[in-house]
Amino acid sequence: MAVLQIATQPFADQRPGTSGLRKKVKVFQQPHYLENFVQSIFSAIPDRAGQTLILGGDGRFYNREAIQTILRMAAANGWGKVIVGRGGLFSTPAVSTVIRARSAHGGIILSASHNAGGPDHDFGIKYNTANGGPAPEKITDTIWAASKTIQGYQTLDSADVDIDQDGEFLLGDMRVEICDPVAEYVELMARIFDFDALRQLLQGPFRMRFDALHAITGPYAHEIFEKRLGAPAGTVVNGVPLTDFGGGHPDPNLVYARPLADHLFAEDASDFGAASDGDGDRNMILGRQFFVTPSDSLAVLAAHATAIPAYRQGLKGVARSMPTSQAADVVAEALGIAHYETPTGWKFFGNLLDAGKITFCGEESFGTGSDHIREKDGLWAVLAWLSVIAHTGQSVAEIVTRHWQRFGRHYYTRHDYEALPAETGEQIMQSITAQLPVLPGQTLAGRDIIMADDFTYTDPIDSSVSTHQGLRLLFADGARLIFRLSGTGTEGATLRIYHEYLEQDAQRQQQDPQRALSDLIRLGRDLTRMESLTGRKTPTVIT
Ligand code: G16
Repeated sequence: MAVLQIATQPFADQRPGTSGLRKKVKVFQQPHYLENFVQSIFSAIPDRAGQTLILGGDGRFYNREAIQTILRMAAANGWGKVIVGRGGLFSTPAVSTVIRARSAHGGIILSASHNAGGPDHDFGIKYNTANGGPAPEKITDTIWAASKTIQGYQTLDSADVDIDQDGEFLLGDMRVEICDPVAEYVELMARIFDFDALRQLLQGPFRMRFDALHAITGPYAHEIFEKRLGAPAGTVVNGVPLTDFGGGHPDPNLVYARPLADHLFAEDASDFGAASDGDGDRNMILGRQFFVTPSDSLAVLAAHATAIPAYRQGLKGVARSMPTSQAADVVAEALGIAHYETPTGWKFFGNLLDAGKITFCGEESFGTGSDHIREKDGLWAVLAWLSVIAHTGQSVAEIVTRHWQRFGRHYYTRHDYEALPAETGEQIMQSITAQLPVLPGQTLAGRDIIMADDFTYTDPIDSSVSTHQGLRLLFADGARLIFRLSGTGTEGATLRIYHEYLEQDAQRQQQDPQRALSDLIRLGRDLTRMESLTGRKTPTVIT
């Protein structure tokens, strides 16, 4: 098999975003587009010769074609071995698990996460490093720089290989292993959690529903909940991964996982409901007639961590992304452990986890995880919640309301304005940025503003500095209003507005968050001049 050197030219738009490169499938299908980006990744890893790479994706449209392209290019670029999940499938947490378990040099994950899939929707590709986590900015910047000057890529003159049978074979000089994408991940979960206790819970009267949204977690959830833990067949719904996710958005929130939410709010609701996203790293947790915000979820799990065998010794510290509510900070202070505030993006937790500074971390964007891998982990979060339920014998609603009584309730809501014209998004951010210097000292929404800035993060481990990570207004009573442009959308700009305040009074902790936060919501809309600039009266998604 000959190595081919194919001439090419740079594409202007291959800058990796919050997690890799995400574009419409049609963009990826342009000649040389995927190849250019893959070559740019490989060029950013000069010590790849002879090393092992893990490869898989969430099964969305174009996954299988991309796997073949990447295998040929990996062989031509000197990799020693590529381990591929059978059928080209791997969840993001499973890739992180296998990178670490096999001491691989890195991994490539094919996914556009929670974005819709199919020929008219999204595809994506991201690179994870040897610690199992998303490539840090210094590597993604190198990839981007390489993509701007690329003149050619190397590939192998070879036919497609069979990725549907477990086994090993040679592709050129490179070994390829096709493996079960589920097994190593499930073994890790069995080491972290008390499967006997969970089996007792799930084989009793307790009822749960897990909605895999026709995305990657179906096979993992079937194996864990129904086979290993003995939950009744039918506990996992929409468990077969489909290339277009059955036409839905594989996004576990109240809008896109509506049927699950409807079930949990119905008369005959299960006791517990959960969903995960396209690539299996996000989670949504529901109780009977109860929605747990991701920020509360992190705080509750931190408060109950010792209920889980792997964390019985307690936590080293916790971290949350800046727009995530401060609920976890309050728990950390009560536990006497450190807490950190990072920019949005799981990659920012990597150094803290590697340095042993934190055990749990989470984000408002439905991401929760621990130091067991270097990605957020949807099924881990579900198992963690089941562990807390089994340990306390309480319902989800009881666990959370007792948490609020003890620590206070951080009312929280995020409003998303999706697919704005890109210039409008920039214009809104610039106009708020211009007002930042004059906001402190003003009283708005009935509260005194004590600080207003554009969040800058200095990594406590390597001192790298990340600027422009979101505009924040901090109020004297601890409330916050935050504005940020999404780094994961593929259509125009998505503006996110995050609203939060702490209610200590237990008598006032049962309000509807939209109502409790209405003055901050109004202020956010006013400062963006949303209606006059865009004509939009309401957000696209409220969580
Ligand atoms: C990705 C990152 C998350 C981050 C999210 C933010 O999530 O992995 O760590 O919180 O993006 O998204 P946005 O920039 O749109 O607010 P995922 O699940 O899409 O990979």
